[in-house]
This record gives sequence, structure tokens and C-alpha cells, in this order.
Amino acid sequence: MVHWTAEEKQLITCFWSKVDVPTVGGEALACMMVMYPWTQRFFPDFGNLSSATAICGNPRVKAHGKKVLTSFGDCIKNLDNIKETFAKLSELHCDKLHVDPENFKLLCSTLLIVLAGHYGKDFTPACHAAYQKLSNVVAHALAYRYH
Ligand code: HNI
Repeated sequence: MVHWTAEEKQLITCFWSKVDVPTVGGEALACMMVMYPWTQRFFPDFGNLSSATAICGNPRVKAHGKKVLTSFGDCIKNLDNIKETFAKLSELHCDKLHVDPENFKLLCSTLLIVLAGHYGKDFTPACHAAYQKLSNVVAHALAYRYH
């Protein structure tokens, strides 16, 4: 099981209270689709994804990004139980959505970029490191039920 120091927990929860989840979620998902265009194929009914401008302005991308980041935030309420929090979602992404777990890492990487872009100095190196660790744990938890 992952161990969190008191400082890491404090950094993660304190920073999360500042995060604009709908905006950051939408941008992180859009950024993933732009930077790693093969990820678009999981969203065949999202409409126009034909250019970076189309992706960034697409309301389905924004809505889904908000949903995904809200779910990401849920685990912050219970950092010692991330595997359990994501057990059902891991099954869903594996059995129903057939999302290759490598993609979780891609989304986590664009999330960190978008957080750094929005929050600049508030996203301190220590905070970045704590979120990098959290991203790894989340990606691992989402991949856990894969078979
Ligand atoms: Ni993901 C649906 C959470 C990464 C593709 N995803 C969801 C839902 C949640 C969610 C919550 C809604 C479930 C439901 O309807 O019951 N996804 C997360 C989280 C991460 C993540 C927390 C990583 C941090 N998902 C990804 C990635 C991809 C992805 C990286 C593909 C590249 N997810 C999907 C797809 C759906 C989905 C596809 C269904 C979308 C739809 O049509 O509604």
C-alpha cells in the first residue's frame, strides 16, 4: 500500500481546494486528445474532434473532462483507500470501455501540465511531486482490475 506523509496529504488536499475542476478537467482531457490523438478513438460519439480548436471547444469533451476530474478528486477524500475507490471504475474501463491502461498515464501527464499552467507559483515543486505521486497511484488503481 502506498504511504503518504502528513506533508503530502496536506499539500494534496490544500491545493485541491483551489482547483477549478470543470475548467481543468475539460482542458486536461482536451490536451490529452490533442497531444496523443490516438486517444480520440475512445470517444467516437463526441462529435467534432477534427482539430485542436474543435477539441478544445467541444462541449462533450468539457463535460466529460469535468466528470473524470470530479472522480479523480473523489479519491483525495480518502487517500489511503484509492484502490477501493477506483475498483468499479477499473472494471468499467477494462471490461466495457476497453481503454488500454497506458492511457491513464497520458491523461495524468496532461493533468499536471494544465495544473502547472493554471496555478503557476501555487503549484510548487513539492506540490507537483505530491501530485505526480498521486497520479501514479490513480493510474495504478484504475489498471488494477485488468486481466
Ligand atoms: Ni474514463 C467514462 C473516470 C481516464 C475513457 N471515466 C468515465 C467515467 C468516469 C471516468 C467517472 C464515467 C463512468 C460512468 O459513466 O459510470 N477516466 C476516469 C478517471 C480517469 C479516466 C478518474 C483517469 C484519471 N478514461 C480515462 C482515459 C480514457 C477514458 C485515459 C481514454 C483514453 N472514460 C473513458 C470513456 C468513458 C469513460 C470512453 C465513457 C465515455 C462516455 O461515452 O460516456
